[in-house]
Amino acid sequence: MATSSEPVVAGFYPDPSVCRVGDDYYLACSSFEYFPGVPILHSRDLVNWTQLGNALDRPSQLVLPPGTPSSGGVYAPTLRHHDGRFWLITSNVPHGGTLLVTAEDPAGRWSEPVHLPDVLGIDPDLAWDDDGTCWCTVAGIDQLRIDPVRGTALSRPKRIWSGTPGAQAPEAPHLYQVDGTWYLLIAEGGTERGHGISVARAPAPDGPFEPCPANPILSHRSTDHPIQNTGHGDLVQAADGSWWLVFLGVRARGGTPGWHVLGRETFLAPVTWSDGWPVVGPIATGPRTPARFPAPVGAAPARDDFDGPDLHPCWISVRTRPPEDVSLIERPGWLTLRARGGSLDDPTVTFLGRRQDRHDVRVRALVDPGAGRGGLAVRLDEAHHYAVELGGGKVWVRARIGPLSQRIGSRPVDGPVVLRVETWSSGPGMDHPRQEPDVVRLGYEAPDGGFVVLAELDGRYLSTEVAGGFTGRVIGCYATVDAIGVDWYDYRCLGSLDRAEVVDDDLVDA
Ligand code: 6LW
Repeated sequence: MATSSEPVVAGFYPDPSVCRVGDDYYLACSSFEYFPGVPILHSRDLVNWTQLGNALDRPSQLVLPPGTPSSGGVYAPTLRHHDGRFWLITSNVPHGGTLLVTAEDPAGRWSEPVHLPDVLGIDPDLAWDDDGTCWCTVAGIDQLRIDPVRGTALSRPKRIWSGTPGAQAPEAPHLYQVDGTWYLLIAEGGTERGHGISVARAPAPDGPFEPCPANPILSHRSTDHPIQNTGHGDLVQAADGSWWLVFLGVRARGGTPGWHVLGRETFLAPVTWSDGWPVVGPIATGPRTPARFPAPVGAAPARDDFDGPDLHPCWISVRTRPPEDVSLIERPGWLTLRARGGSLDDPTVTFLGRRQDRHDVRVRALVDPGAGRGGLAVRLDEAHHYAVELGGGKVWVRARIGPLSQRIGSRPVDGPVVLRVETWSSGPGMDHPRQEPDVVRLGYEAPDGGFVVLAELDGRYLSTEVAGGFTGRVIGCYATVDAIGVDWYDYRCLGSLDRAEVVDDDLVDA
């Protein structure tokens, strides 16, 4: 089984939780304010993952009201297979609390949620002991026994460990029984540069826990490793007996203090055992060439013509996706987006996008504004987004960076137009690509296919270090007035394209 210095699941797929059934591995991640919630992925080798669906894909399971802040919503899940079923527990913050769903097939359909009002705290974990007792452990690190079918508590919460003395935010607990010993894996140090993973062990699921003398067993803090913020992980034993850790990390770039734009991604490292403790091996490093990039997550099609009856599970919306506002039926062969919120600043905006999973991408969409208005956006949250917008016979760029909201450029256009966004982080002229901010170019295609660039903007403003929060960039289409049609959406990695192909275009200064 190979390891890679690239994420195994690229883009905003954080807080991975993994389980194995036979030769198949399944992974679940956080989804925050996006709907549907909790992506579920499948792999045969822990390296190549396909998105099967989303566990919380209907409003009866997940409601994210407009008051749900960006980076609120669905926090870290735990995915386990027990007694012939898949069990997934997570939290909806601040509305809804802890909830649990089950499925026979991880591709769905997942059950209606069981709510657990007595499980207070994020990052709930599930573990069953030999007697069949279910132990639920949450950030803190606190633990109680629960009835996972009824959602009731069978004991009061008890603090079982606080992590390394002095380290902030003991969280992300996962409890395992290995050869008769109970291991408690946690994240600590905060999900930023100080992040790490520590472990403790005990003779019983509720302790007493003895910390590993080598803690943290994983952290890239104070290193110049290209993958930073490593932490929040889950262990899995492969069918061949080897052990592996999935964990989150970020591809940080730039000088002090650095920034990342793709969110927290899922990485993989080998694990060996020494003196009864897990030892995390290095993430292999290698050349960052396009050929080494794994296939796009979930083999999501590079181009979606919106001809099928259903949306691919890679598509996500902001907080909710009512079928009357996001429709493949209203105009067959087109995606129809009907406006709710009046701009991307609005928490109720109608938006359908994909996680940006490479630094250098070209996204194009053929948009028919009809009598409406809408466009193609690179979104981090309500207060941080760049978009090329169309309506009323004009096309323009809008940039929102915190309190600054600026309309840039404006050109007359007729009828449906191909809108285009490109993000460039490397290439000729960028001698030290990791030190450069990426550049976001927004515009539209002239009838001859040439890229008319309306604005070229600094990508750092759409980074987590500027915007804050737990998510990453999502690139998608949106409507702000009436309804718009999207005939197709095309998402490509730019790694193999020649930058010169676009630098000669008609550039209008921002
Ligand atoms: C999550 C916590 C964390 O609940 O960040 O990195 C929080 N770890 O465990 C949000 O993802």
